Amino acid sequence: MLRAFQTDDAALRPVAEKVLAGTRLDMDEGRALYRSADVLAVGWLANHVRERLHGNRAYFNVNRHINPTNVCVAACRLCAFGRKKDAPGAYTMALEEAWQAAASGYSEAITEFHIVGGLHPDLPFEYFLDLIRGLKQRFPQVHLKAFTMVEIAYLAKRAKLTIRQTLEQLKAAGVDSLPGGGAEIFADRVRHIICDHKIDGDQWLETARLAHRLGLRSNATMLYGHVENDEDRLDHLLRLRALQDETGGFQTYIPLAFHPANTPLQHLHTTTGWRDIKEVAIGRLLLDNFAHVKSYWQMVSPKIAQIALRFGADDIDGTVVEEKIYHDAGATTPQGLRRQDLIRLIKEAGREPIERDTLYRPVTRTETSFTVSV
Ligand code: V47
Repeated sequence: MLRAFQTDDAALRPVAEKVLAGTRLDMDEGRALYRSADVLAVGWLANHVRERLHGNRAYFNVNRHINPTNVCVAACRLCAFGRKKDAPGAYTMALEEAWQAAASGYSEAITEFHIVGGLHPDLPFEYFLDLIRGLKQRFPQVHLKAFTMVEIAYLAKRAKLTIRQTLEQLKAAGVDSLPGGGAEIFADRVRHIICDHKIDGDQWLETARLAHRLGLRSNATMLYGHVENDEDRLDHLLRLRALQDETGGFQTYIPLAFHPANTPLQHLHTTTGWRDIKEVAIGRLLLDNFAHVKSYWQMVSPKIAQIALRFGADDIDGTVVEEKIYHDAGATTPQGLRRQDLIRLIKEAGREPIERDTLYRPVTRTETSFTVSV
């Protein structure tokens, strides 16, 4: 097998031996991956792991994003979405509006609502509980993947509850799992520059730990392509891996490409295709205890997400329908894709498209109905 692996980068050979033997990579081997210019060799190794785990399968889902408010107290320099309460463009959906947003574009039989928003200084915790209860009542079969660790910590502070109590109440109201946002880069040096007022890396990890202990699965993200360096990314990935060893509660790792337009960091460059592909591959190689690695097509474009299916990714996310966070930051991707567009992207890459629900159970559809295998 090692003979099929080719590289002119001598530093990758010992890494390849470990990957092919199924042995965990350490920090130094992570450094070798980041330093290597041989993206094909790094990608070959990541693809090897991806195929060992998932064969030819590539996952997508039929989902809809709902962003109930863009009002946010945090003022993160990485963000173009958040607004102060009275600023032009600030919005907060009434509960009826949010439920209506969920219902619009429902024709493709959505299996997941992905719900995230700003840190609103006035909305009471009851608003979020009612939002979730109302969605569960109206769409009982839809999985509610709602609120990042950052939102959870803020809701807890405002409601004067512990993180655990907050998570328990949201779970009782109908939250089924948590998305992976808000992780950014855990290193304090970077956080002070890009998202100074957010919870720190340890608090993000502790909130995820508590969620997992309560039986709520979550995803994990890493925002790259701004002021971070290789060491910061390695530190981030290894801290995620350590928590996953402890809880096993993460489902999917999603590297997110920074979009600088309309943010206070707009002087920075956008990421390149080389960097986007390499981040997927390195995530797949270092996070040996994560079942899935997603190349989120909205972030990196459908074209890059498709290629990533041969560089470590086994998932390209879903239909989304209406995306706001990256489009406010200048993304030129479509707001949503249709189910058949996702299938075409996957098939053309020579992979077998598997529609999944949020928990990666296959969804079978007929002309008029769909079922989830349990
Ligand atoms: O946490 C904000 C990022 C995240 C910008 O769990 C930006 O399945 C780039 O986490 N440029 C939210 N990124 C999105 C997110 C997510 C998306 C899709 C699927 C899942 C999942 C999670 O978006 C934020 C932040 O890291 N973000 N602003 C920006 N200007």
